[in-house]
Amino acid sequence: MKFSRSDFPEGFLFGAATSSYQIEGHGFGGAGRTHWDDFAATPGNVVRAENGARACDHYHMYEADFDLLKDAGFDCYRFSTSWARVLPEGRGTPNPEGLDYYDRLTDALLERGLKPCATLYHWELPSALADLGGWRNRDIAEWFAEYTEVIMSRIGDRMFSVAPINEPWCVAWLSHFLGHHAPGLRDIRATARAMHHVLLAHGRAIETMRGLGMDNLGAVFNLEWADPADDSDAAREAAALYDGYYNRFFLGGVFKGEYPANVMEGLGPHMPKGWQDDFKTIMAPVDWCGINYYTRKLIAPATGPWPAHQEVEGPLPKTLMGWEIFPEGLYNFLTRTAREYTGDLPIYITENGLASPDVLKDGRVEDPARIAYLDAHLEKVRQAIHEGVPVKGYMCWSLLDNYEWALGYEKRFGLVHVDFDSLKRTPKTSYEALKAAFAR
Ligand code: PNW
Repeated sequence: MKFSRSDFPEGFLFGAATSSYQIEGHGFGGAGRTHWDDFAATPGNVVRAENGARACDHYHMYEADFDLLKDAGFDCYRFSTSWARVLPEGRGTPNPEGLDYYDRLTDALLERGLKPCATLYHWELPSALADLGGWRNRDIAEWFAEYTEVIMSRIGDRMFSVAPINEPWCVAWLSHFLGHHAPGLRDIRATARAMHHVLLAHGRAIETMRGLGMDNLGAVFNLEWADPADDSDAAREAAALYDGYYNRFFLGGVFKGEYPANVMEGLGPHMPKGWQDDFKTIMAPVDWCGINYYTRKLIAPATGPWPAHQEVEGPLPKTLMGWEIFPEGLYNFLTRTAREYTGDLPIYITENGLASPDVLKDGRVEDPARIAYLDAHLEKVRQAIHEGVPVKGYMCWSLLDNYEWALGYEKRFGLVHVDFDSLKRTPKTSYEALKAAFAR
């Protein structure tokens, strides 16, 4: 890597991120069924119909995985708790085994000097709640508050930081409009409801955790830079609309108590009744802003039902996901978010990384593309810090190769290679490079 610790401010935190469904293994230990188990079981939704039933078996191997974090020299670890492991039916009676598990996991991090950074929802909704309409049902804000209370009453005293929801855009659009993620809907009305309810649930969880006396609470957004495909007014407008419903809707809700006008032109008729009255909850003050950043899109206009647009293939090198590598986008978001939304509030990059063609050969995995990607993005982080943006930490997605949702186990994002037959972990060269940089 091109950097060393001294290139970043004192106290800057380096971490790695994961999520429960993608690594733990599910459907045992008293956990309830989730809508991802249901979604994956329906042919055509997921590559080879793979699911998270075993994944990395992190549930049984977390101690060894945390040794890897510690040995590399990471400061913090971003993980998520599984709603259905804590409350198998989504509400009501908690699962003592699930609570014990997150209790042990927390202590295992602390024993190694790693700061626990929790996310309460990284996408595996309990099936019992999906059956009641899931994110389309306004009651989800109260169900989520109940879950927050149960899990954080147990581990909240030892968290370094907590964010309620991972990536509101994915929860709403990827899952209810594009149909790529559970529950696999393609419905603008469902999407509008999910967009608003996910922010309402975020606010209720923040209020609940404040009630428990907790601090260092944040919100995590996945931001995707949108450039117009050409310099026509129509392309500029299409890119601004994409930016509006992808990025500004969620940032605007939490930090300004408003939704962008260009988005509401099309979304207005589909919004749930009384949405204007919810901003007091949605804006419950947070202590930091998390940004997950991967790529940008080139956007051109198109005809069709709102919000019709086309994604045009860009000229830049792409990752295995087909995502253009565009580190400037991270710089753009860091500076723009601070300037327009968050001011002096600490910003963390809570995910950044790529899928690359990593092959295990003679016990080694060479992933030079990952080293280059991380270097290029960390360079932009330093530039933003230099210009005064209060970036306080950076977390790689991901510690381990894991279940990449609709793409199954095919796409590898880990710093550590996982053989999904033997479950053997092999640190890649990117892991070694980070370890060396952290020690310098
Ligand atoms: C993030 N998109 O998801 C998630 O937080 C992770 O769980 C996931 O493994 C990682 O990025 C890599 O994909 C996203 O289609 C998934 O724009 C898809 C999109 C964005 C983020």
